[in-house]
Amino acid sequence: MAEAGVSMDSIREKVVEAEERIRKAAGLEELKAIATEYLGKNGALTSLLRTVGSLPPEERPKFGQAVNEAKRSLEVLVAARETELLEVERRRAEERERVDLTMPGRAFRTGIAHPITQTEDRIKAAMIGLGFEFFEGPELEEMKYNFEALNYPPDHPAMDDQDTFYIDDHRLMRTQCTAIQGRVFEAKKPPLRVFTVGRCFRNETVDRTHGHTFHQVDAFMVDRGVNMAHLKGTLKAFATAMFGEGTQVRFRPDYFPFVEPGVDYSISCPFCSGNGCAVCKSSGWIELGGAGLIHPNILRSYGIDTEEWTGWAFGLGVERIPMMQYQIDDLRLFYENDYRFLEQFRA
Ligand code: FA5
Repeated sequence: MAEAGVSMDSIREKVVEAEERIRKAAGLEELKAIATEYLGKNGALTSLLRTVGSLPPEERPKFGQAVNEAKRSLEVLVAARETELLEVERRRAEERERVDLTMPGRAFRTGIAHPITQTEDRIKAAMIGLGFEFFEGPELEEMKYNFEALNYPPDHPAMDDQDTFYIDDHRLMRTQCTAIQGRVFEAKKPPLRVFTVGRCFRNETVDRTHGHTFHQVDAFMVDRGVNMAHLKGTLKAFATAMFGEGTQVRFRPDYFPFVEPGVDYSISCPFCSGNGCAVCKSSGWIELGGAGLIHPNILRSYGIDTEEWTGWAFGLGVERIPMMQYQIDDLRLFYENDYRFLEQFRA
């Protein structure tokens, strides 16, 4: 009896101890460890069953039953604590992953198009709006398209090493976007209205207004009865799209091998409407580029009948546009990649 009494006490002791620990278990891992410690194969309660042989035979069933009941009650307690802990865990996860829909969004630092790209985009919109088709040529160009096809006499100074980056005897970095003309004449028949925008390269001394790499826009049109008035009208419409309503265009005679007559053209200063200011150096006009009627030699060399077809062409430096627009006095600023400068062109 005494043996059994002690043993019964030891069951109660273990149960009280286990209950306390189960209730205090702070996490599922700990709970699992406690359960194994008491209820596992070598657990404290299971081990008690092994002492049953030392009891008088009549005590044995009662003792075994008591151990089994104790085990069952602890199992129930473990299961209940497990449910509690899972709930705690779930709430914690919910808190961690909670989405606060009232929180302000995080602003992404987005990039912006380079000011020259922005200008090119405006040029494209303006020219396409005027009914011109965009055409692109290579920057590494064949000499014939850059010079010969454009009616350059063999000894023209622009072909000197001084001005041109030659790649080999036949190829160079294009010095002007007018090089597109020959490629277009080979691919298409008139009537034509074509423009291009792209990079050009000249072996020049770099200064405030000259880069070794810069951009040009070139446009040309070939149709029946085309004359200087069409050229001026198109330039006026283009200048208006780029610089605003009321922009005037002025021609002055100039020479380019590929146009006859050739002109340089200026627009009325958009800052003083032609009255004279610091930007236009009090002249009221700002020179933009060259233009003229396409030389008949060029049209003829591509089999275009000059009795039926005539054409005009114009070209200008792209950098000049934002330089004027924002009164930037040094073209090199566009290519120094200084974020403080570029950031100002965020629309
Ligand atoms: C030409 O390049 C002619 N192809 C333009 C043309 C086209 C005339 C069609 C007639 C018919 P010019 O060398 O002047 O012309 O250059 C035109 C413009 O490109 C200049 O007004 C200037 O704005 C720009 N430009 C020329 N060289 C540079 C340079 N090194 N750096 C920056 N811009 C330049």
